[in-house]
Amino acid sequence: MCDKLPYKVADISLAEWGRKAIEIAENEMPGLMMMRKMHGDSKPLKGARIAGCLHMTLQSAVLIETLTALGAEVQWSSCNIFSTQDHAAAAIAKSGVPDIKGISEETTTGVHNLSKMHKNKELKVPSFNVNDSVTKSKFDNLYGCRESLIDGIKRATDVMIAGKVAVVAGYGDVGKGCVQALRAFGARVIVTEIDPINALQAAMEGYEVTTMDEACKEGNIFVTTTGCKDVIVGRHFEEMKDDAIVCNIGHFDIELDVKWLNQNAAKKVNIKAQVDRYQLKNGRHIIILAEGRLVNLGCAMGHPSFVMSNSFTNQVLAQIELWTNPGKYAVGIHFLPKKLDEAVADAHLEKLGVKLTKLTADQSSYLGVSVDGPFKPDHYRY
Ligand code: NAD
Ligand code: 9W1
Repeated sequence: MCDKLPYKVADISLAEWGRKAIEIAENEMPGLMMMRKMHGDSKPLKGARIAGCLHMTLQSAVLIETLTALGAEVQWSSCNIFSTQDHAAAAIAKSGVPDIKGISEETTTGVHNLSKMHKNKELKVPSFNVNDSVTKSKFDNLYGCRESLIDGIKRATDVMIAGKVAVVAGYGDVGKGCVQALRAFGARVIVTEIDPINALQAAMEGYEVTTMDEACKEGNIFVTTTGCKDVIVGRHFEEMKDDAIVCNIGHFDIELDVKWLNQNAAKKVNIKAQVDRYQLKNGRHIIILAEGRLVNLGCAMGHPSFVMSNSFTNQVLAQIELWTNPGKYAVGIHFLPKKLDEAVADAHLEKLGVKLTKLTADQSSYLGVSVDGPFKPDHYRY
């Protein structure tokens, strides 16, 4: 029956170290631990076989053991920086095995692929878009990057941030987090934007907003967060100050034109892993982090456990919803109900010592919402 290895890992002797680290991660993942406490006895996932495909990190380990504690039988496959998970999820979904009750998808790209499949009538099962839960996206984009941007820059360069001019391209959730972290360290921050609403938000926070063609001459540290291509290109590098540090925390490797540097620089010196110093023909230097890929993954450790706890508690609730309510959700892609998004947030409050105010019956009827939510309408923007 078992014709494959129960596991395939690089070095099983690391298990003891891993176990100690998982224990610390557990204490930083209160949402998942709350799920174990609430559902550990009733085991709502009993009988469910869950195939996960996500980075095999300490945080994923806590997720796996939570799903197991809730009764599920879990199989996991890792995925690398090139993100193979989307093909895998798609392949499993497309195979249309009768056995599959549903899918919960973590990533933007994965949700995009599921939508394409659904359009082509290839999706056979109900699916949950976990990516667009508020408690997933705010943590992944805003709070996660706010923690790990500076970590990546500092591990790579040890540069002093106070007093420097930092240029952040894009003022969406990732951009807002990066800008806030850089300012907190004492940098003077300049923002670039294409969207008038985001540009106005940056201006209202007191940031100079201008174009990259202008800002490239001013900056000491450049960070792209746009999800867009060709944000910093050759003509910008040529105008930069000596030893400008340039990195990307937005989309994969398309935001910086590192190819231009490789083709046009007079010299390229590798300083250490993930840090390259180019000398341009004008004599000035540019320091590129993580080869233009995501600096918080290449030069730091990705998101902290607490961030992943929010994402992964959405995953657990989505799996319970799919498994315990067969037939409730049509084939297609569903958002997690607002109430469950609130439940994820709620599961993280106690650990933070947050005391929540309860509506009185009178207040709730005045507002026209139930005393235990959902409190905000589906389209509410946080
Ligand atoms: P978002 O849409 O909220 O923000 C992107 C902003 O960039 C928008 O305001 C947009 O108007 C602006 N923009 C687009 N093109 C631009 C250009 N050419 N110049 C200047 N501004 C431009 O998206 P987000 O949630 O902030 O995510 C941004 C990117 O970061 C996405 O690609 C996302 O996948 C990625 N991301 C990375 C991590 C990570 O850990 N590194 C985590 C979450 C998201
Ligand atoms: N995900 N546990 C790199 C991570 C690649 C990665 C990627 C994370 C986590 C953004 C998820 C040290 C962990 C994962 C560590 C690492 C992601 C892509 C996590 C941050 C997102 C494309 N996207 N993430 N921890 N690799 O931190 O699962 O480098």
